[in-house]
Amino acid sequence: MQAFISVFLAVFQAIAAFITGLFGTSSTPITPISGKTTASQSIVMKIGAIDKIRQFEGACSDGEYVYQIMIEPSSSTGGDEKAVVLKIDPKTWTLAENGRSEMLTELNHANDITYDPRIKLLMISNNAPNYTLVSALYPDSLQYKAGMTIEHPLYSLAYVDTGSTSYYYAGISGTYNFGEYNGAFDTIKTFKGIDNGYVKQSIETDNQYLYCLFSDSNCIYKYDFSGNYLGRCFLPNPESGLNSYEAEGIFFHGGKMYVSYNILGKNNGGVICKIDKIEFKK
Ligand SMILES: [Ca+2]
Repeated sequence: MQAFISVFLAVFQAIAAFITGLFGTSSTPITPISGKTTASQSIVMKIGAIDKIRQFEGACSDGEYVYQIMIEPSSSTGGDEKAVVLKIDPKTWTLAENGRSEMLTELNHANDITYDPRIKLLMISNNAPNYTLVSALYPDSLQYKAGMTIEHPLYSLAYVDTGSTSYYYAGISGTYNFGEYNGAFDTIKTFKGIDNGYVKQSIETDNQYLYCLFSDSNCIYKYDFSGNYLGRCFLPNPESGLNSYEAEGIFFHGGKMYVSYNILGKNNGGVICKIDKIEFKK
């Protein structure tokens, strides 16, 4: 019996390896540096579920306020996802006055958000199912303005001001690659990112480097604007004793990096953390 099970397992593994090879997902995930994370962080705000709106997505800052997306996932709605954008005063880490948008089906999964100071709008990558759609929202009223269809399917979006003609960097869906775009979302160039096997979430820039956030495992990969990989850092859990946080949003505010996490589980909600220390290692 033992021998039979061993043979069965070997055959099964061989078939699994063959199938994995066929579909090109055979990249070996990089093992997290267990117990040797090089970041430390502290929770600045915890937000509970708002009825069925319970899942954290991307976040950004306009320099004064912080914007956090939460969605009612399709598992709750049984159909279209709905998003709300929360406007948060980071001086007190409380919701700003009228700091919650209405339920917006126009934003779909609303995976990532950035603020464009040229046009004074929040820009959101819709993600599933309208991957090529970028939506604009007024930061004051949190009302939907318009959507625009662009060349690439995106899952993440960051505004950048390097003094050149490029204004956005984005993660291209279905790949680990990135695109650079001008203000009208015409493609300037694309570059190849590392396929680390993790779940792609968000992108942010401090106008010097690109920071790409992943979950499962929660980590950040750093690149320069030429696409050179500069190192990675795994993130510790925001609270000890729990292992159920999903990194979702990354942004800079007041010169500090922040990461927001979805709390996995039935009631969800999430936390926003200030990164106190971070070190990127290759
Ligand atoms: Ca997400």
